Amino acid sequence: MKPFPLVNANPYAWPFDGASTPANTALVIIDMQFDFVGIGGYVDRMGYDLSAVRAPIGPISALLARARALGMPVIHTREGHRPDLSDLPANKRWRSRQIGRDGVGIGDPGPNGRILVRGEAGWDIIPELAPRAGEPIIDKPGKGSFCATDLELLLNLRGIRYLVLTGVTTDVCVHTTMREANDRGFECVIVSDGTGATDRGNHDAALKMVTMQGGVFGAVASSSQLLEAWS
Ligand code: C5J
Repeated sequence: MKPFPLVNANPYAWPFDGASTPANTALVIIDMQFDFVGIGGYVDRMGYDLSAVRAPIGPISALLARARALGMPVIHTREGHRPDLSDLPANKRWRSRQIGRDGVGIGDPGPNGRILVRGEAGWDIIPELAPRAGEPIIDKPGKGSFCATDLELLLNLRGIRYLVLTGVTTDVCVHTTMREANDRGFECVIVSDGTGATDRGNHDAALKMVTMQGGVFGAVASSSQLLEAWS
């Protein structure tokens, strides 16, 4: 299969070996769940400005449409816990209750069901980016998408070596996933306008970190730079 042209990314033209194709490259959409980007969801209840985490919806939609048209693999993730909370570390739950108006945290009831609990309304992916049949959804209890999931097996079985990372939040789940993937030998690019954080400074810093040391975790590109390569 003919490789895509190189993406005009920072700090290098991505990918390093020019061998990304529609078959071996996955669009990864991380945690675009109501609890992270919806009104009344977890991030909203913590008191953060939702506009920054909702900003990537448009750019991700454009990449998703193009990836689907090209027949590229698309992988969605959801952060969440079992209804009995047996996979929720006590420190994660405790910390999540320290911020916000009402001391409500992960596992506690809210207007959209129990926060970040599997099967609840708030935990699901927003309708704008709803997965289609055949697109795997990785349910993860942690911030990284590789920890306690079958993501690596799935990527290896499909021969996927290149990951285009989008979603929320840039500095937490997207960054953790990028670091995990990079250490496993995957060649990653993070999408600057296809990611969002609860704090603009953290978003910018997270992107800058990627560009250090010649691209310590991979590269950074905008959705339009990727779409140009995928046109
Ligand atoms: C956070 C995430 N920030 N998806 N989760 O708690 O980044």
